[in-house]
Amino acid sequence: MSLTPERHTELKRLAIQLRRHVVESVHYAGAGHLGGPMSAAEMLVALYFETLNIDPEKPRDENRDRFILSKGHCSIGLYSVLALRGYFPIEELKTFDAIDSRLQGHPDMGVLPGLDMSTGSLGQGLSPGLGMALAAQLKKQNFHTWVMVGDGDSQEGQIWEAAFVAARYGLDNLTAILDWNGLQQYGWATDKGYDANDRLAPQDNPGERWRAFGWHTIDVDGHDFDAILDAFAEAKSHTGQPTIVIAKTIKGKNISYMENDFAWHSKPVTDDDLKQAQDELAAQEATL
Ligand SMILES: Cc1ncc(C[n+]2csc(CCOP(=O)(O)OP(=O)(O)O)c2C)c(N)n1
Ligand SMILES: [Mg+2]
Repeated sequence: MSLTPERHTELKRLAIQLRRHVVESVHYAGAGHLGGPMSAAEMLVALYFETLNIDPEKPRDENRDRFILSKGHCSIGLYSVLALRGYFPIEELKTFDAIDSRLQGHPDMGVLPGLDMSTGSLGQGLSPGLGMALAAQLKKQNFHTWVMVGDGDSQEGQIWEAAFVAARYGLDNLTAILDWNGLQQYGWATDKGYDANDRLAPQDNPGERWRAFGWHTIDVDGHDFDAILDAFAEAKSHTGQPTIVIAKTIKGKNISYMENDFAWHSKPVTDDDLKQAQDELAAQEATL
């Protein structure tokens, strides 16, 4: 996939804007998840601005591509990219997590057009994705279904039930994306100073496991737009099997004090935190 230099810069700018909306919305709400949306930022931009066949004016179009955020706690990342793509006004991000908002802490498809599934209880996103892809196969529809899973999310057995069935039906219209940031809510034993009784991260080689379940796998740097877009194109064109893009990422990416620190999985953002994040993002934008 060759992006023009201008388009490449534009996508990078969108990822910076997404990160800014995440940190500002969580600051405003006084609660929310940060590390996971930051690790997924480039992939969300690559999906919503380059890959998905969607029209914000027709969020329920039967032939649209579907996207499910199985790691639903990262909702503010998804809301930010939906707002940037024009599904609803950017201003609405200020209502994030408020009691009567359409932007609930975890995505609620019943109130927000543009969401293809309600998620938040980990492990449940791949199963509806499998159902959508299977329905498309049976009805001979052409849309593609994408599901983003987390590495913590993938500790749930239901992910593997869905993985098995998707391969059984040869669902090449289904792509999973693993946001492999190496951390979940409380980290794992290999993280800074955290002693989890020597429990090791369960996914030291996720590709091996997905291949054993019958999936095509693609390894990628989850912050590199060219690599991500190449991987997404390969995932769409691969036939006979579902594909998983295994994206190595950094939790909290591009906010220095959040990077690789599980404490920033979910945490209120103070005024000082906000200022530092905004300054860092502005400096990144100035180098584009
Ligand atoms: C069934 C279930 N158990 C526990 C939680 C609480 N929880 C929310 S996020 C999270 C960790 C998720 O880690 P991961 O999937 O790696 O997400 P990321 O690192 O991308 O934020 C946990 C345990 C939950 N939402 N659902
Ligand atoms: Mg994780």
